[in-house]
Amino acid sequence: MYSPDDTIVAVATPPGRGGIGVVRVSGPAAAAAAGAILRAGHDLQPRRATLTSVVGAPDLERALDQVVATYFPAPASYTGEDVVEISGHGSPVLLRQIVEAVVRAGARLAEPGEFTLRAFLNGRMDLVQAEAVADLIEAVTPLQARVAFDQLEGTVTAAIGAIDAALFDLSARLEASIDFPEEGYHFAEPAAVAAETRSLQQRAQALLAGARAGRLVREGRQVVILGKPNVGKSTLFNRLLGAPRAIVTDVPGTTRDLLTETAEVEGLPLTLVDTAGIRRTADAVESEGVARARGALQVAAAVLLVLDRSRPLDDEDLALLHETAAADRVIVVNKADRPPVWDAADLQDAGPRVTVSLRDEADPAGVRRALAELLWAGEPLRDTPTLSNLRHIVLVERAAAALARAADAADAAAPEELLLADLQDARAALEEVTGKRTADDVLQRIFTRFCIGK
Ligand SMILES: Nc1nc2c(ncn2[C@@H]2O[C@H](COP(=O)(O)OP(=O)(O)OP(=O)(O)O)[C@@H](O)[C@H]2O)c(=O)[nH]1
Ligand SMILES: [Mg+2]
Repeated sequence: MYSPDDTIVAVATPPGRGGIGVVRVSGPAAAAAAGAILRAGHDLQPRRATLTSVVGAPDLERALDQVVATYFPAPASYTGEDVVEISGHGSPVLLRQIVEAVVRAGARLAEPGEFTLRAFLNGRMDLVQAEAVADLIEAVTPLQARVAFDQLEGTVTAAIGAIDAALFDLSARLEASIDFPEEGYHFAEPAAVAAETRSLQQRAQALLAGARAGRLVREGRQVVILGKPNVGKSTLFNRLLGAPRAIVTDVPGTTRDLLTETAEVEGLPLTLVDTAGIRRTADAVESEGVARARGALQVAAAVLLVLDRSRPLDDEDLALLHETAAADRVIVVNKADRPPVWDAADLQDAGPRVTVSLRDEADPAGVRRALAELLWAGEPLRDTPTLSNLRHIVLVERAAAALARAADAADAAAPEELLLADLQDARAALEEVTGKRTADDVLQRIFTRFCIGK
């Protein structure tokens, strides 16, 4: 991985122009570098915003810009090192010049995620929190941001740390029993050990209880819109997006290809897929579209099946109802503004359905709600802590399984060595979540996901 001893520099604000742009410098030479390029560089007061100007090559006499500089001495900074933040005007040209000036003063360009990596290495945050920084920055819905911020605040860290600490304590007592056998079970009474292990397993299990909802919020889901030609699929797609993205006409077979867009539905980032109307057709282009629509069904988490209530249900509708019966689906009974020729009750036990006129309803709230309910599947987002990252979930599952084995072993009054091995397994998994024991390649994968300057 990158060398942690250099002083690094990067633009911390997004590329492009803006009111301000921030250059972040971190490392042992941060203050010296600031001293070299800021007129007030040597007089920066800790944690005080100082209005000054910045100079750069080739003319060290001439100021590049007026800036506000703030010095955060180690360890009370984002990275835990000496940090100087220089806020200039948000011009890419100017910010590049400032970065170059800092590089000439002894720093090197930061790699993606390197500031946060240092924060992690210096113990300013654990791995869960570092990953939450990336999630928070990437959040596209308020709910995603909330879950990420809770993790950044340390809710998951605390829950996992508490289980790990209890495991440490229990393991120490078991080890003492092994080392001092003449004391018998003085340090660890078998029944008490079994009960304690069981309770720790339950705590790990409780953490996992909200994980499905957490993942749904973090990752979103793909939802495919299916139906016969002309039933209003593209209209539904546009309504859910709030924008006329897909072509809508009264010609059956308008949509030929898959159209994919991301929409926020009840706080969830959903990838909506509009498809070609499914029917038997001799047209080569259209039949490819139909094949793709069927393919989309295979990978989607949920289906919106659109039916037209103003026309009789025919074999093709029934075939689609049958084909999607096993999928998580909401049936959208459309064109309610027209005289009905069948009744939604005819569908009997076909699952959740919403009757709607997509022509008249600009925002089909009923469809949104039914879809969200289907995806949450009765497991609303609980209060914190919520696991949302698959890496964490898999590891906590491993810990819970090891604890279950340990509890069974304790119930069977198995030797301490056996029990200890399972407890160690559980601890290793939990400590991999928080980064106490995480392989370098895993760290690399996590931090290279970040953008430069974070
Ligand atoms: N009266 C009425 N017409 C609607 C409604 N929803 C959609 N339409 C009309 O139905 C026609 C077909 O709508 P689309 O959204 O293009 O249907 P589609 O399912 O995407 O059709 P294909 O792409 O051809 O498979 C258009 O003329 C829409 O304006 C509705 O609720 N009521
Ligand atoms: Mg269409």
